[in-house]
Amino acid sequence: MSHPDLFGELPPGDPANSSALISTVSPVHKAAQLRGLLHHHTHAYYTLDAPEIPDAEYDRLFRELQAIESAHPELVTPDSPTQRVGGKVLDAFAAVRHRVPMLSIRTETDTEASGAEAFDARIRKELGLTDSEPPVRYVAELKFDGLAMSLRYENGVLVQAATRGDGETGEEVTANIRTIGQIPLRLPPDAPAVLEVRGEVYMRRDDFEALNERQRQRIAAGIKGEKTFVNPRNAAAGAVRQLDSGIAAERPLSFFAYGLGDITPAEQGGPQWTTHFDMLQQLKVWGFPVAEQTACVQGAAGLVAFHQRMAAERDALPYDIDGVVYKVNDLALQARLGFVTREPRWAVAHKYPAQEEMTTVLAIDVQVGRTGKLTPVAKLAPVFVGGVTVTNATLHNELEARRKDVRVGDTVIVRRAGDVIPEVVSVVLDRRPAHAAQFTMMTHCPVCGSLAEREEGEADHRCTGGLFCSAQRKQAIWHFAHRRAMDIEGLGDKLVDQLVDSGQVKTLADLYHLKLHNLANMERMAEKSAVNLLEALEKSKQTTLGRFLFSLGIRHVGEATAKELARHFGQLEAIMLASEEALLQVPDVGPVVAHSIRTFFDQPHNREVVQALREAGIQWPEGEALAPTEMPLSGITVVLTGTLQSMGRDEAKEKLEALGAKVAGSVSKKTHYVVAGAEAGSKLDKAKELGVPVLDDAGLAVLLTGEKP
Ligand code: D41
Repeated sequence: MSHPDLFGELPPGDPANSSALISTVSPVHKAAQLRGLLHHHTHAYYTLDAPEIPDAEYDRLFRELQAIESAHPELVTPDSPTQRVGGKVLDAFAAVRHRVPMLSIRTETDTEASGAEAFDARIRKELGLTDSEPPVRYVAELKFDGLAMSLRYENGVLVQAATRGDGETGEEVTANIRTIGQIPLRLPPDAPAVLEVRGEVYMRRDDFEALNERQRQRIAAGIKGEKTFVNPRNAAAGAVRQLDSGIAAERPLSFFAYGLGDITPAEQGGPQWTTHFDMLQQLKVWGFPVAEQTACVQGAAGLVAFHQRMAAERDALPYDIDGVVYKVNDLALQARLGFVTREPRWAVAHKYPAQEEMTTVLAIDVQVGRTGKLTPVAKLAPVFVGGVTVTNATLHNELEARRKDVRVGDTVIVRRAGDVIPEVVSVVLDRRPAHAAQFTMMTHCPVCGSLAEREEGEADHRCTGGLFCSAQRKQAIWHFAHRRAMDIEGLGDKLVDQLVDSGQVKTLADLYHLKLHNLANMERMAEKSAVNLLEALEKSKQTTLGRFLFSLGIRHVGEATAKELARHFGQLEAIMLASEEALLQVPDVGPVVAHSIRTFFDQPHNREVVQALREAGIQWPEGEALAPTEMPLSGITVVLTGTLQSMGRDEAKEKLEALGAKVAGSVSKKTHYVVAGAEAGSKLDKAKELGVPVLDDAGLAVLLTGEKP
């Protein structure tokens, strides 16, 4: 791909010939040429997203330049790509007086749609617009959760980066900012002589996770003075304010541009933009990252729609935003509106409800799961976060609870993003009450008192009580009744609790011996519902081997594995008698699953339960042991995401599986297709990232004919 030489100096030429060419010229020329090449490739990589040479080749050119510069330090220029790696250690940051103050932005406190309407109404009033006049045009932007930064370019070269500070005076952090690959060190020749670009320095969530993982390893290795960061914003702030730019260079930062400071005036040859949007477009052309979501919208309705659209997209973004920003698009109107006390009248930040809040830990309970897993759960003082009131947050297991070191009485930061279950992000150690004790897992099950054990190499403690433990029994029954298991409608959680607590149901088979009078005694059980439940129980007796196997709740045997087992063996007896080796022949069954199945059927009481259920009348069409036949979609893995138009996800799953496809829950390199409906989120992003083909409803329809689209 050819690309105009944006960067002055010498043309980049053909990278393949570059070394031969370079070796014949003086160090001054060599350095200049290498800088030109490296700028060219940085632009191709970060701005155009179209690298032209492999990373290793870039590194080679880079080292060549480094070698010349270390032999001839006088050749180092402020825009040299070698200045991106940092190295200088400062005692303090120099103060920078902003030539054009960095204003702040008014925050609309109303987080509802009405907040956007109020802003538009204010603008119209201040501009003296009547209802009959056309809607005002706005630019709607994301509100990145990072740090405001001003980048000063003189004659196309980045000469200074400064934090906002108090808006008048900030701190000079140029060396650290040069480490951000997305920020151009040099601009194309058509850029004005003076240009200050303002924007937000932030850290992507994946970069943040990786950084914290590295920090944890350093802490574990006993390196002093290392810590983990609470959130990407803090990590970004810490990196920007690093006195050692070598450390800053190891902390991956990103940047989005959203405004201007000082600039060569139009009458002195500076740009003649008339709208904010045009200005952003030009910044993009010059190589500054501008968020692709940035949109031109009209009137209050346009603002509200943007606010809603971004609220839905928010969790799928690779970085945190805390709201959106609206700006009057027309620069002449901006000038007319002016500002009050350092806040422009023409812009407003419209926030989303916070996804992180502080609360206190009232207790740490331990819950018993279906397979006996003991899960510590933090009971929280109710807190409104991410749009719901949260009172519980799982701590997963003892190791995790200890890693976060959550203690009763602690003040903690709770996060709830999207539909993800709430979690404790961190403890505010300054607020820990004296004598708060570290959490330890109990030695016995809190429900049945059986010994709690943790197997070698596992994180989870388990109650060893099995179906003797009423907590496990209850969940075994809920699972058995599940829509995708035996599908017993009307057998809800509360009723199962009562049936077990009253001793009427001790084993799964007891369900099928319930009579109207047993049910009539239950709380909130009308006769009609009791009759319906008995009918549902009766109906559930006609099932399939796959469903029956799944409903037994054998550890590691999910719905898909149960179906495979049924398909492979055809008959229950064959499965109950199968050796681990025989089980390993089933697609998807590995040693752990095979062992778990064998262990389950080796327990006499499990065999008794199966026997009792069959005697109660549960049956399925007996099948032949199938030689795994080739079905139209055998070997194809599909992931479903979002809301499909043509059918529900469960229905799509059933149909795909009937054709031999495997329907998986998460996207990986092994996924063949992702079927994405409306409001598809991170799975769709993942598919795009991995280059997995994405199908819509129409594509799904093709797939269901057995064709591979
Ligand atoms: O994304 C942001 N955090 C953001 C911040 C944004 N998209 N636009 C902004 N626009 C301005 C004005 C209207 C003053 C040019 C801002 C900020 N200011 C800002 N951020 C921190 C202080 C000011």
